[in-house]
Amino acid sequence: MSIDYTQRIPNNVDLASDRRLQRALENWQPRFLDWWRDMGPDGTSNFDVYLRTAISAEANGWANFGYVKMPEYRWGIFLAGQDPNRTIAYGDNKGKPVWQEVPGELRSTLRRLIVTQGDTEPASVEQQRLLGKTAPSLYDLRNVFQINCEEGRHLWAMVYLLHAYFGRDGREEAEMLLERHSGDPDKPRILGAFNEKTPDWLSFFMFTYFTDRDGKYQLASLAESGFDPLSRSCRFMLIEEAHHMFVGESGVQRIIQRTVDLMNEHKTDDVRAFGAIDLATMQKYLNFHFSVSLDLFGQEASTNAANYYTMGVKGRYLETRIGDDHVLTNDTFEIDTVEDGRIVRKAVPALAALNERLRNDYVEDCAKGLLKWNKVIADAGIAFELKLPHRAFNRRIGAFSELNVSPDGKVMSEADWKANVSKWLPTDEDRAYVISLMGKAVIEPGKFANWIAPPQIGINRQPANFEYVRFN
Ligand code: BYC
Repeated sequence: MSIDYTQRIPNNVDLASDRRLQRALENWQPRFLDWWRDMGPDGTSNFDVYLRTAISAEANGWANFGYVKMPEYRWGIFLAGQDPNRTIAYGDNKGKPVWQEVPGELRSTLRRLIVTQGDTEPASVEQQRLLGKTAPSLYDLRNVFQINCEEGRHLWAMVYLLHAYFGRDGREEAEMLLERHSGDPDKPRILGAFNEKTPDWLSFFMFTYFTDRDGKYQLASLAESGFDPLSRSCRFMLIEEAHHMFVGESGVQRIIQRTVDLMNEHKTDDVRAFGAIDLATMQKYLNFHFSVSLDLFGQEASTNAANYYTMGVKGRYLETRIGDDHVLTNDTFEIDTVEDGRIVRKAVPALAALNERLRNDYVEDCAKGLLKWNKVIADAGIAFELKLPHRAFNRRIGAFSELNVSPDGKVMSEADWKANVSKWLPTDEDRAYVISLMGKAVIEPGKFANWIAPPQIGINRQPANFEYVRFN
């Protein structure tokens, strides 16, 4: 379906034919803009930013780049194309047509999942609110703004579902999505990682690498939902998510590049003396962001996850490509868990292990970026390897939260943990050092802060000195 781009809310859901829904969303829009002004990127309303705007769900709907003032960004509602023959691929409803409306008995479950997903989107914008002040280049400044706008669009995607399919409850939930705030002691965001701070660009790149990747896996599971509008929303969101993870992966890689260049130039590991981030500190940030993101997958053994699957509301990663019965009632799955204070491997019913299975897929994917990062280090002739910590390290959710576990998987006493944790997680001093590098934003086109290498290629193939942001 083509989109009337002159509408207030660009969409491919034929909003114009549903006056009640259109009015509800038009009522919510000013409150969203108030939230963007108060909680979104600070002091940026007059900037012209070279942004990509989604203008259709077709393949070429992506190539639409141009200068936009962010409050005027067209936060649209786009669903991926509908497959009229799509059936539910798993669980008790396997083989039945997908639902175009919310089945009554699944209403609260679906609403809860949509709210949890929706809550993360504005949360991340709040977390990144001040990053623009210390951007290492115009290229990076544009990227954080692009991500913020797209997270805003992902919020719109969930709010559309709440308004269109969940009546008054949905409208109330949509209001609440703007009232909870990241790190707010009274009304925090729902999931732990979204209440952490993102005070510096190393944290931002680690967040977009590790935490946005949780987004990829959760969205992919929800894309398998029997509730077709949710599935189609998530399919479209996944395309945007890919750019966010690229920003994280390439951002970390560029910091490493700069660090190893300085190590070789000055024949030292101590690049702090030269205003860069040493590899040991990068490992600590990696440990933190990986472990906090692992928590986002929930408990290793979860009846919630089993119920979502059996009911057909949330599937596995790439469900239809898995070669089993897609019902799983007779299957088992091996997970690591805790017994008598030790980490043990145990077979549990496959349905209960779905969170852990998704976490496995995620961990495997995370490891790929580390191969690239380590190649930069190896190519520089430096004997150092970044590693993913053990999955039981530094956990707050699930069985491992009761243990103290080192990055290489050793269970230890509380006293030993306390004596060693400063080697494994960023200390206050590490954080203060990284923050101290975040000087005033570098806004001269083609220039970069000292602690990061330039990217290999510009956005939309623009030259290195392209003016990605105009300040007016
Ligand atoms: N923090 O049975 P369990 C993204 C609660 S990121 C706090 O394991 P379940 C993005 C849980 O609610 C992707 N509480 O739960 C990235 C439950 O509470 P009740 C976001 C937690 O339901 C970057 C209890 O513990 N999307 O898109 O299987 C930038 C028992 O746990 C946490 C989604 O998450 C936690 N981490 O699993 C922007 C998808 N974990 O029932 C965006 C939607 C668990 O006892 N959400 N609990 O009151 C879900 O699928 C599920 O809610 C979860 C939790 C996988 C998160």
